[in-house]
Amino acid sequence: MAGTAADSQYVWVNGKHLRYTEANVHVLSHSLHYGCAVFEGIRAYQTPEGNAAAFRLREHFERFFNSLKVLDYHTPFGVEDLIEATRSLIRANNFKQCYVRPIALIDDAVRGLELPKEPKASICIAAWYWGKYMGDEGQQKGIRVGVSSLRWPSASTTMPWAKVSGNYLLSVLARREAILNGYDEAILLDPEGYVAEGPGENIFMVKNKILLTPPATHVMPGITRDSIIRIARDLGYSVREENIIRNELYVADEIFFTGTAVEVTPIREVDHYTIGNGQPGPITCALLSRYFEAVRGERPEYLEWLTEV
Ligand code: PPE
Repeated sequence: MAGTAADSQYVWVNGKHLRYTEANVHVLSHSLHYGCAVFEGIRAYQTPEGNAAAFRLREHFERFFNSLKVLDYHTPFGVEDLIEATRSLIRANNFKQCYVRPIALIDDAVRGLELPKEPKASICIAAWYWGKYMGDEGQQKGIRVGVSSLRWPSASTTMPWAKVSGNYLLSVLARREAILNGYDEAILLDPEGYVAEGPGENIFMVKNKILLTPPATHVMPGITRDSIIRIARDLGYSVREENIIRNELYVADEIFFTGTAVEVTPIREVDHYTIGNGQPGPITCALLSRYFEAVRGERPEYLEWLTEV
């Protein structure tokens, strides 16, 4: 069972390992009321030596600190401390592979919208076993997605690079709408009608062997997105960051999502249009298998991305 004391013994809170059931938030948490919790999502995988290794841990915590900066949250901990904290937490929980969820919350004594000067953030890190985000079959055979009736906001409306909980109301609603409409996941367009991203995933398409992905201006600069761009170029493919329209998706050769949780997941249908021949395409499959080799420490050229636990 995911996310219970049964699969997660300890949560790291401000330097201490608390028991899962003791890691609680007060009902008056400002971060809870106004959607101002800052978070990250990281995965660790088992290496051929049998140890756990976290994928691009430093980059995730660098993004975490950039998200904290947007709210001016202050913490005595730095990137190095949180890297060590994550390693110790995974060890304490005895995970060989897991999902890691750092989250920053501020003091419950703060009432009303106004943030105090330099709010002191509590840093918590939880970990649990999380299987395939879109199910085993979804990753193997591809998923069916629908373009959402909701719009991804423009860069003037939100802080698109900040992983702040309030940004995720839209994601939760878009996912819900997609599921109710019989799809596995949503794709959101921006106010101009260009493809933005999934509720929790970046998107790529392939046309004539060239990879296209929306520029990370008003979308999340995903760490998996960055990894896939590097892997694709290493495999000799050209990647262009440019605007994509809905029509382009319908006639794409291949489409896939990237993200820590979703990893690389092929998309076989958009709005009931079959993509390619309805099977994961050859470039998607090549990137997917190279990505898994990289995260599991099976390729020397990407070992720099791993932090052994
Ligand atoms: N876009 C959004 C909106 C997003 O939330 C994520 C991560 C990404 C792109 C991909 O970013 P990266 O993980 O750095 O490649 N979404 C996280 C939360 C998913 C959830 O259901 O919770 C994740 O994948 O961990």
